[in-house]
Amino acid sequence: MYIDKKSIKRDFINELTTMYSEDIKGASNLHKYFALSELVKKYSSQNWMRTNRKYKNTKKKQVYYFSMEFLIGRLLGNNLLNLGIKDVCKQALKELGINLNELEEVESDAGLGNGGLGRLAACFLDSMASLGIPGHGCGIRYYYGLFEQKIINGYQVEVPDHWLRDGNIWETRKENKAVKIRFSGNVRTEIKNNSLKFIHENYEEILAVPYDTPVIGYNTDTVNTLRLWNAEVIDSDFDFDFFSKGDYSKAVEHKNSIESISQVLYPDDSKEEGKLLRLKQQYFFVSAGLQSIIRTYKKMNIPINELDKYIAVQINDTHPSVAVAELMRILIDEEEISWDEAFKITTNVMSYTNHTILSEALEKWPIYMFKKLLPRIYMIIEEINKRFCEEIKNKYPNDNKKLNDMSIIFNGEIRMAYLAIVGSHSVNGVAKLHTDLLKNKELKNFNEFYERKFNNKTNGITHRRWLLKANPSLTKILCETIGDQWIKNPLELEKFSKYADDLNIQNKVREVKEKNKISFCNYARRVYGIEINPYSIFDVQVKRLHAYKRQMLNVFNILNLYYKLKENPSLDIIPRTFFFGGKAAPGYYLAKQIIKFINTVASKINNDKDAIHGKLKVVFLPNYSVSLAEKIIPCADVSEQISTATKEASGTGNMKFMMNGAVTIATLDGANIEIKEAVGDKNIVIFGMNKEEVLNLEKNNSYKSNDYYYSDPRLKRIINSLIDTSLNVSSSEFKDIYSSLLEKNDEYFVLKDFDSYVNAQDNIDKLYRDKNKWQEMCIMNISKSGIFSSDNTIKKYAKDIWNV
Ligand code: 26Q
Repeated sequence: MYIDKKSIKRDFINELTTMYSEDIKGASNLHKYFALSELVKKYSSQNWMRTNRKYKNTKKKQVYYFSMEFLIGRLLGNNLLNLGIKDVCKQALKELGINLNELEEVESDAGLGNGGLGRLAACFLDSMASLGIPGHGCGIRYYYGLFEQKIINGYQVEVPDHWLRDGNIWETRKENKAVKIRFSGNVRTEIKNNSLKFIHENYEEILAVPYDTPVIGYNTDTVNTLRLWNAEVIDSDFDFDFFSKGDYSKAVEHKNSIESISQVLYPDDSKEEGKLLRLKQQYFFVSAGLQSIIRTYKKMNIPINELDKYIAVQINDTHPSVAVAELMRILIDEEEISWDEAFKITTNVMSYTNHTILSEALEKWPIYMFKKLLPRIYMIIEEINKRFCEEIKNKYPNDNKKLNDMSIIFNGEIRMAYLAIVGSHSVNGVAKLHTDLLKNKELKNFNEFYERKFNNKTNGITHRRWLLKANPSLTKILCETIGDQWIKNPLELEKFSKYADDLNIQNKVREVKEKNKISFCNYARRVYGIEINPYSIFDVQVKRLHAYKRQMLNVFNILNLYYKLKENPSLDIIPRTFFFGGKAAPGYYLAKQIIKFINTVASKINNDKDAIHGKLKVVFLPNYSVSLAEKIIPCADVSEQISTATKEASGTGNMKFMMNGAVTIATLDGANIEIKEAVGDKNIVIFGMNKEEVLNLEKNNSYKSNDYYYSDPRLKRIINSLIDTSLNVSSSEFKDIYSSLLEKNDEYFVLKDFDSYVNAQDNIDKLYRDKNKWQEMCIMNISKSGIFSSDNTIKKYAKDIWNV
């Protein structure tokens, strides 16, 4: 949109007056932030309305992205950028004596996600809006997002994330669009007009109220919707039912138990034993989302048997996979469509993305729990399974193993991934290697059964947030050098590769990184009270804490360097600062010990002034979040992507670093492989076992971690330091880490890949010494990052899966 500076100033002052009866002098930054955000909302409100109207009138097919998680981060800066008014707004505010950055910093992150999967959903929303694709998010409005992480005495301490405390300016409550959700009760059958009807009775009914947030596309009039559902008591229940019986506290208890459904995001990003509340959350938002979609289409007089021409639903991992059965329920019980037709519509509508191969992460629900909470849905799943099993028996007569291996219901549990596969027309993995493993290993049976369902969609990231917003200085250089067409078409970043050996451009890219590093050092001094050398190599590993992501491997290399420096203080290495950041699931003890270990190593090294000579520093950044990611990623020289091959489905942090000109040190895992293909072997540092080697070791059980401990004195010393108090903590502090490596045989092959990793790190040190070569690598990484824009990914979903 176009708006001039003068109008912004006027509108902003008006807003401040209307909202708070305050002038610029008197208003707090929080109020200024709200006033500006309100203004941004107003500027986009016409387009939001028009987009909705257009979608309705043209009856264009709509995509609904169903996800338990949307890791949005902050919106003000992003919305200003996408509206194309960030610069003018910055100027206008400056003239009013206000610093836009300071206002942006007041906003709390919408941290409604754990990590990669939630952030991917947010990047996809941005891309769909920016490409003008009618695509909307459907999820839960958690009252508490992912916990805030504090580090106290080196330990992670979880604090509730009260992100709504000051109010959320971006959302609009739509109480008139609320729907009712039914839990528990029983199902009775009845013959009506010669057909069998299912009547759900004695259920508990709760209210789902939507809160809508505009998703503003970049440089377009499209404004899509993120609809998040809030669980509430149906008013009449609260007022009359319990209350009138004179039991006030029971009434309040009842209300609380219902509201608890949208109270908190589960802070686990892999597995957890089947928790009833989580199942309630899943059915709650899925049912609400589907009901509201169907209501819309019925109002538009679209024949229900043509639903699949008008909508597509993407299921983000198994979490919303109950959608398959819920849509069947609506079509059969409410719309009175035959089973066969309903199933055809359902599979045409649904598609499923798998984000993990770790088998313990594939969701399963115990039948007894599921049946009690969702009796009718369970019946439908049973029927889907019965028919599916018939098909298996037809295709593989007398193959009981096949039947058991593929059955949706097995051994007292419902396998949600299998339900999602059977009920969808598309199943995709999130990187080539990952899809390969799904097709040929983890879901091999299903791939053979459904020849064409499986496909790959390598993840992506929105270059608008992760380059334009996070790194305006680099953006400027790119625009000065290759024009600004790459912003609309990120593949054109490729043009920048022409300048890889241009000394002038190399210098500019180096200066930008240096500038970013210096401002991060200032931030670190201000916020954490720590000193960081901006001229050291910034080596960054930020991601969730997990054994398979191997933060331990990183720390082991650091300790190795440290011991080498102790022995030889004049050892010639480029000063390096190792950054870590990431949260551990509160119940994942090993991951929490690793955090304590990193902090223990940090304090040992950082306090050892004499031997280190400023060559080594370790920093754990607390509370890694989207907004912190935007600060640290543009400063990174080295991107750590060191998971055990085959374990990281894709990774998306790897793409963000690359786009900001970091060099990746990586295993051949997830999308690292595709990054390597894009930048070429010269511009990435690869180490460690590949997929075949890992799979072989796993298969023939031949790995013995103890052999490495005994044969490599470096490892012996490092591992001993876990239990010998040389790091100044008690000998039992890290006993779980110790035992995971030696007694439990090092499931993720940290010891096995250690030597190769140390050499790779040594190689990084050498490469960095050749300033020009290093910059060339950085430029190549930036220029090849366009294929990892989520715009590309979304175009493929749109064409291959959604048909929009
Ligand atoms: C499941 C059951 C119970 C409790 C929690 C969960 C749960 C919650 C979140 C399971 C998994 C998640 C999140 C997984 C995730 O973020 N996966 C990542 O997805 C990214 C986007 O595709 C990939 O890039 C990463 O490789 C993958 O780890």
